[in-house]
Amino acid sequence: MSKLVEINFDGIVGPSHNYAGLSLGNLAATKNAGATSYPRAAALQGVAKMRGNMAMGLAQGFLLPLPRPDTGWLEELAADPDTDPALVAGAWSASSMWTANAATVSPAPDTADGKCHLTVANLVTMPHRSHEWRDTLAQLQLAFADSEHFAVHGPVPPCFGDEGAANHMRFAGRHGEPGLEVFVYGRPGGRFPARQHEQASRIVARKHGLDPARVLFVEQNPEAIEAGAFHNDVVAVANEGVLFTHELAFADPRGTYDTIIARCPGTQVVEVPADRVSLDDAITSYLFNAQLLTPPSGEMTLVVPEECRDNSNVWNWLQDMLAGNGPIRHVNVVDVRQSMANGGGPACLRLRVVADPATVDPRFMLDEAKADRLEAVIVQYWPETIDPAQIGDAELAATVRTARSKLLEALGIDELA
Ligand code: SUG
Repeated sequence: MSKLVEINFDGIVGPSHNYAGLSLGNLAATKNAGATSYPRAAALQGVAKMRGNMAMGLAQGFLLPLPRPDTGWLEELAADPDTDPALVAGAWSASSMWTANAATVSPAPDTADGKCHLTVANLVTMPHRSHEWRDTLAQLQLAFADSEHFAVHGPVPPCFGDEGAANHMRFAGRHGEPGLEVFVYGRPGGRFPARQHEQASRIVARKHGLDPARVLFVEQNPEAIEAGAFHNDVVAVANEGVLFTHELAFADPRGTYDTIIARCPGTQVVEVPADRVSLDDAITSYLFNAQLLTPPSGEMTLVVPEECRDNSNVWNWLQDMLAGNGPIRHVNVVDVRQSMANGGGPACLRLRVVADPATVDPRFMLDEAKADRLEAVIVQYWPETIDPAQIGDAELAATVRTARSKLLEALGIDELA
């Protein structure tokens, strides 16, 4: 009997969470540039989401905030704080919270050597994200140190942008069975950057030893990128044998669905038509940046952000979907508004790893008692607010560093200190 299950590793929202407006093409982040952030509330919202998923009987892990501000990076860039405020903000960004961009993961049943492969994302397109990978890699090497079961790879070399699992979907009858891995890339040349390069996806697939017959490379619809879908997971999400997608997610929707169904027979496509939910509705509500989960009951559940309830087109569509006889049986609503205001929904906040939880370093796995511990540290040490004008402040930097070290201490993860 396979012990492989899907484990969601959520990023704990870091103490420097702020709205500096660094991500061109991410409309929420641009809109909220300059607003005051609430790092403590943000991190607590994240823990509450994890608790909700654990309550469904699902395995839950987490990844830690990276050391911020990243002064080593500023030194490498010879940045002058007076003239390079965007670089300073980049050094302070808490963007590693969106662990869907931490790595691409190919579970053991898909790979040639029967190990679960992870490639850390290089995130080269956005300066504030391009320096995440070193510390993320160190963390992945620790959490997935069991080399009998995991192979952790360094980043795809530049210039090919790789944004990790946000542009990767996997179809399988059950998580523990061999699957079809679908890599979605963007074609450059539009108004906004296409962050996932086709070559990066191909390199990851080769490094992971995937069987070419069970891999697909699909182009994202340029119209979706123009509308603000800077990652494919803003317009589509997959789980086991279900693809939940906006009609305008892919450059060739029909061809994409047909090939997925041909290669992974039995896959059901739940397509939301643009005349019910526009691309704009999808991007402001993050309907597709939902977690589509299979709890032990087997009743597939969509975990959507509150913003879906605020949008009547989206909410009405969800009610109609539930009333029908489709494969998605429940909708859970979560409050991740602090993350959403930077363009990160429930699905951005998690990295899916299909593995036996017993093979993961237990310090990265969550239970209720540890969630209590996380909350206590967050309440005591996370700043309540950050005004972007405070970025660069020495006292705040000290607060942010202390907060992270108290968290590491509480979890007994000294290696990353
Ligand atoms: O890369 N926001 C992130 C949001 C990432 C969402 N992830 C997925 N879709 N999987 C980004 O654009 C905002 C940071 C700022 O502007 O300060 C930011 O990086």
